[in-house]
Amino acid sequence: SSNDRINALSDALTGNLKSIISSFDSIRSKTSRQAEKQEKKQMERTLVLLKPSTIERALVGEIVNRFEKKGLRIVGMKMMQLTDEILAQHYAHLVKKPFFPILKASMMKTPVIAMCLEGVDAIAVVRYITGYTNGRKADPGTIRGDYCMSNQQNIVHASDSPEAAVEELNRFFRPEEIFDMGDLNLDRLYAVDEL
Ligand code: IDP
Ligand code: MG
Repeated sequence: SSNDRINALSDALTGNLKSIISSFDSIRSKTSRQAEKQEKKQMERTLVLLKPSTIERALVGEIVNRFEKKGLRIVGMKMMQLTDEILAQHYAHLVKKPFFPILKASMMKTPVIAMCLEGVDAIAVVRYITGYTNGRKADPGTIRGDYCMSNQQNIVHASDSPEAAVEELNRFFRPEEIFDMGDLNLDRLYAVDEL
């Protein structure tokens, strides 16, 4: 009868609707799970160089102290003399700039201290506490804001992205110069769900 056909049609439509809704639900829960995963912060390593401006002004202790007190773990640290070659790589994005020769000379004036710092989200955290490139414009409370007046002699270098951190750590450290600290201090530095 026509009633039966209407009922059958309506059942089919309801079924379709239910399956559409359930596939929406499954997409929604998948994307929210993905979002949660992405929000979970990563244990990262980043490169910091204490520039000759830090060495010359006898600020090594103060600057190391800043990073240490923040809770970044020092997992590699050494003094080294930079060369033309390593600076051409390290500052590849600046070699064509008119100030490059002066920058290079200032980076070779004394040895530098290279540090590998480790922590959850360490790359962004270190950039944040390093502050804006030009010390005259950097916020007070940041290292550059607190310790320098220069755009060029700005106390520290810090890797600016995960890709740069990997590349720069490889450039300045041999693998055996970076140490695995295991879970040393992690329970003091982070909540259990942050690791
Ligand atoms: P960053 O160190 O904040 O990442 P970059 O633009 O990558 O800044 O430049 C690398 C370094 O080159 C700076 O830290 C600074 O020492 C120097 N530098 C950058 N721009 C200038 C400039 O306009 N004049 C002089 N030196 C500069
Ligand atoms: Mg940079």
